[in-house]
Amino acid sequence: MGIWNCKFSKVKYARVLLLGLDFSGKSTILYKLKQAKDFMTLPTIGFNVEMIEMEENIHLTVWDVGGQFHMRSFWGHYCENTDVLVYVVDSTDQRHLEDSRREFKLLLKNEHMRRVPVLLLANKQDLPGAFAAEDVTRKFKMKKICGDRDWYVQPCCAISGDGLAEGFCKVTEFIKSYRKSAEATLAFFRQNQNYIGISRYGALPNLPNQLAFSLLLLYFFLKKYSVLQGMACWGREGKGYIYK
Ligand SMILES: Nc1nc2c(ncn2[C@@H]2O[C@H](COP(=O)(O)OP(=O)(O)OP(=O)(O)O)[C@@H](O)[C@H]2O)c(=O)[nH]1
Ligand SMILES: [Mg+2]
Repeated sequence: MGIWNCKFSKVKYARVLLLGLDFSGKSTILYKLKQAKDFMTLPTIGFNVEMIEMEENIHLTVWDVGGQFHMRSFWGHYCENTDVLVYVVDSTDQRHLEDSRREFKLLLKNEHMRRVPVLLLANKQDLPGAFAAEDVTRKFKMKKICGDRDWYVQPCCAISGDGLAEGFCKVTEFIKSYRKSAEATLAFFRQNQNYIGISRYGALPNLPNQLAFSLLLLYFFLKKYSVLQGMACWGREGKGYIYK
């Protein structure tokens, strides 16, 4: 994942992949988030990419890749280093819902998408006959196919922007919780580096290891010249230092 790519800056960058079938509303969502005025979307050939600043110095690089049939075979090329997947569904398009689910399921099988958290946006809630978020959750079998990762389903309307703030709030939550677990792993290794014998200067042995090594050398030296044997006698007989 690519959250930690700026070591000395407080700003953290995360990569968000925005996918879904054509006409589901991905580009409308992207430019609504970007707060672009008077934008008009055309079917995306290739991709759009925008940087969106979220709270607490989290910057998202959002990749919106075209969803037309011939474009879907390229989705796999955009998966590497993805921190969160946002998958958009046209909740009114009953005819293609199964296609959308199939593509989604295939996407989750990509090796780079393992454990990547998912936000599913049930878009176009303003239109009559739109499936509710619960229906989309059930039809997508989310509990089953996303059982190995964090996921959330958010109803939204890209035109008015309703539900987008809540949805992307969840995205930052996912990023923060990933950051916490990454911090915990780092802390674990820092804590245990003394035991695994690696100092922070790389291959140099650390202080406790040097001490243990010196004691071992001393032991062999004393043993070689029978000093220890003599000391043992001294302990046993209680009469001063004698060699046998
Ligand atoms: N009523 C309504 N229309 C929407 C909504 N979101 C998007 N649309 C419309 O749906 C159409 C397709 O939107 P796009 O954002 O271009 O869809 P896309 O997913 O980017 O499509 P591709 O680039 O071809 O993959 C446009 O006419 C949008 O105005 C919504 O929430 N409600
Ligand atoms: Mg588009």
